[in-house]
Amino acid sequence: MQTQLNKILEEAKAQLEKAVNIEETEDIRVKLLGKKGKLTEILRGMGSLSPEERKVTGQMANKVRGEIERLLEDKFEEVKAAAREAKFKLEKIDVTEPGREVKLGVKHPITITIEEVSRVFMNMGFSIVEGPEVETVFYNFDALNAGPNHPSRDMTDTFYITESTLLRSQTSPVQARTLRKQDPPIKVISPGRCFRCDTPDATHSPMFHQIEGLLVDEGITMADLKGTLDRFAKELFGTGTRTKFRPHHFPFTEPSAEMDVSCFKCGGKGCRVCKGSGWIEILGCGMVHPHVLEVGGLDTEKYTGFAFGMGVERAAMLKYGVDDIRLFYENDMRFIDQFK
Ligand code: 2U9
Repeated sequence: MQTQLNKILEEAKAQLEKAVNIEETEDIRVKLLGKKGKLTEILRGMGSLSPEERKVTGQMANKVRGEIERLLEDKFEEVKAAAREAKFKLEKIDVTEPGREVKLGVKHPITITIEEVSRVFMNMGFSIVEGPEVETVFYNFDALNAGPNHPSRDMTDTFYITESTLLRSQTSPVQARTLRKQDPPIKVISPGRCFRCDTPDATHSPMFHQIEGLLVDEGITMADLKGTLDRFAKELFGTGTRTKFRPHHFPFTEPSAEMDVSCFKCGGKGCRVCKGSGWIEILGCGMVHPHVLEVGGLDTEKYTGFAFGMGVERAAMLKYGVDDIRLFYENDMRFIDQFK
């Protein structure tokens, strides 16, 4: 048994010599001094020895145990210090290291265009109103004088969700809601996302943006419409900009018109942007149809109003010379980064 004890001590020394970390050292401790450890087993087996033998072996076993405990303690100290050292090295802070570059985001060209147009109208006293993108058929069509057989109601043109709800195909329902909610004077613009069943190509997208405007008060005439929109064009494209109004048709306005601006690229001489005509179509407008005011709960003898609408993508494409609408939705930073 004494030889065994010496052997255990020698083995412990050799093993501890080789151990390089806390885990290995702990493993050796358990194998020697744990419940099922070698030394523990020897100490347990001493019961079968004669009293003399037990005394000598006991003393020796305690000495070996003490020796092993001391060796373990030293080793633990050594590997813990090494582990600490390694951790410090890993966590070392280099205060001279340059800061990491933080890349700032940029505004999307559609956002920039909406903000610029909104700013001009806000400076003229218009407020911004928003409404749901999931709309009722009533506000998207009925309230806007688009009769039951109007082509825009077709399933192939509009994203229906149920028979009576849809993804709005224009932002006009926001203003139809405003008419019911607010008393005149009403002076609002409604920028937002719209949806139509269009196959994407260079000029079409099933999701696009509009900004529409509505002004209703006593005594509003076509002269107010022309004056306001002419001022808008001069603010957005420059004071030298001229405007002209061509007759058009919309179900929600009567009379209706489209407004052209003199080409902001060539000043009206004719170029690639205005396709040689010197004019660029920029928005649709008109005097609000009495039916629309009536559904909005207004006295049509007392109140009149004008409205207008423009496609934001079209305006941004003209402004920035973008030739494919799909570029706006691809989130390619090489494209988006150009509009800072
Ligand atoms: C109410 C009453 C009238 C909004 C108007 C237009 C003319 C128009 C289109 C141009 C290109 C939008 O992006 S586009 O397809 N819009 O031409 N929008 S008048 O008239 C309204 C709106 C709400 C209650």
